[in-house]
Amino acid sequence: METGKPGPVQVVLVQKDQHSFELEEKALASILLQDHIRDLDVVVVSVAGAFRKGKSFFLDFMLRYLYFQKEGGRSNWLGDSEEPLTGFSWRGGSDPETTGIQIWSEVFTVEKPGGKKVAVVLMDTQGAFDSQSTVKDCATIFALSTMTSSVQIYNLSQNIQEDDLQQLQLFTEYGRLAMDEIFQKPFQTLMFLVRDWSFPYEYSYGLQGGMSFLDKRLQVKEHQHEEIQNVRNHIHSCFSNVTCFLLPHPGLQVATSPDFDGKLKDIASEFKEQLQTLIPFVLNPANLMEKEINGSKVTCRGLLEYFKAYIKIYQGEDLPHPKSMLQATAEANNLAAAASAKDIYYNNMEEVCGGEKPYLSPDILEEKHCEFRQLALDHFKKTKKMGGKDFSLRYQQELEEEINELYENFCKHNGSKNVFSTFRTPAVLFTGIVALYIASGLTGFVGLEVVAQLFNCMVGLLLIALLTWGYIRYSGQYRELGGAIDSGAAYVLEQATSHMGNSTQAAVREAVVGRPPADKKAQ
Ligand SMILES: Nc1nc2c(ncn2[C@@H]2O[C@H](COP(=O)(O)OP(=O)(O)OP(=O)(O)O)[C@@H](O)[C@H]2O)c(=O)[nH]1
Ligand SMILES: [Mg+2]
Repeated sequence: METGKPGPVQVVLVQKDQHSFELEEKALASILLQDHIRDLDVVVVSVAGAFRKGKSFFLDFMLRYLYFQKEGGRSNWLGDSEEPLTGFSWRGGSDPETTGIQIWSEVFTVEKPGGKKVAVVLMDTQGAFDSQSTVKDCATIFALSTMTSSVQIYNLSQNIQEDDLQQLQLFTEYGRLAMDEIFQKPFQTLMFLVRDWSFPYEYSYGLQGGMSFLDKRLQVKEHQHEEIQNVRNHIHSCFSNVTCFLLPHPGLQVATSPDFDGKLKDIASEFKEQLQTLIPFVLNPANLMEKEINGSKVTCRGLLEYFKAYIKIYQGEDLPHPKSMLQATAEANNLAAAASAKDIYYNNMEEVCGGEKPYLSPDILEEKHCEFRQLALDHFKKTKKMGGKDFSLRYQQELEEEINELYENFCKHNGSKNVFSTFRTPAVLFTGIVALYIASGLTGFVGLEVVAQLFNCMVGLLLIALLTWGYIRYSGQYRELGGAIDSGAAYVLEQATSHMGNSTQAAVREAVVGRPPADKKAQ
């Protein structure tokens, strides 16, 4: 590439089907690590915005200007009227052209007014809101280009609409989220470039008209709705310098002709006139701000490292996923409805068997659970929610699971209030001790000394277990050991009661001979 003709280089590759991003590290390194520029502070001029709005076309005029400056000479940088426009790939038609992020392979060196040399990189980006990209894909491209550029040109068509500002807010917030430790405004220059401006009688073409138009659009007034104020404050808090330029329509030939190849003769003179103000203004060495991150200037070599770090963040799963407005709203609706339904269930159950309430029979508890669960589900179902039935079914299932979990906790809590369950372990241990003691006495009496000794040992062990259990309950220490003693006692009790239950059943069966066994529970 260093030897061949300069051209656009893909630096961020997008797999549209898989919605994944990859950094073409080698290609980026071969541009940014060229000997003559790698240690120069870098200025990155990027153009971003919706697809099919003439972004690449505009960048190609910037290229013309930079090559003209580099070569010196000709009187008019706009060039020959018969010369087709080349550079970043642009074309007519309704389908998207640019994908991912591309930068021009040639990095220009420009001398700033103080004599300092800076490296100028031009960046073209994939148009947002095409039919294959999700909100997250568009936000990622926009955020990456904003984070790595020092001049972000937000390319808009005809006007600055509120939804343009909202998208900008969402995308820049997505960028800000990925940058840790931001002490100042995270981004530098933002230029609203309004294409096909049709109201020059209200605000004249160019920078001056643009600035007064922008002032009006970004004004924050006290009586405005909070949502409208927030968008404006957010933009001001993200960029240290915000400008606006109103560009006229380039003429029907440019907009509608399939044979138009960028020749100046086919472009409206108004448009060309304004280009001659706009491009020298954007690329004026005095206006070219070096890329700064956290207050320190970034060199070309540094930019490569930032690219690597930022792409990793967007490839990871740490960041929240920006969603479409409807999806985000529908999720919020459903979550809120589920939360208030859960509250209904919880508060009602608390009334019945909460902290201070006495022990309740498990049957009644289950009955109440079913009643309040239905109440909560009915509340969830009748709350108006966006997103449709199928969408809310997922949240309803989650709600049901959460209610079941709550019920389990209520059951445990209720069970712990049962006096018998509190004394179950010591009662079992004590019964065991008494039984073993009697057994030891009896076996000793009939002369089975060894067996009697064995029973005595077991009595000793159970006594130790009882004392340990008492100490654990009193001190709250060694709770695992306490739990083990409890479950041991529970096991013994369960075995004993099931044996007792079986033998009772057998006795009943024997008593009622001839009749089929009754279908009764053991207890
Ligand atoms: N109406 C209008 N059309 C323009 C303007 N500038 C360029 N075009 C036309 O818009 C079409 C798209 O130009 P591109 O530069 O490829 O647009 P893009 O925004 O880069 O498109 P993607 O790469 O797909 O996002 C071409 O037919 C251009 O001739 C303009 O200012 N106004
Ligand atoms: Mg393009």
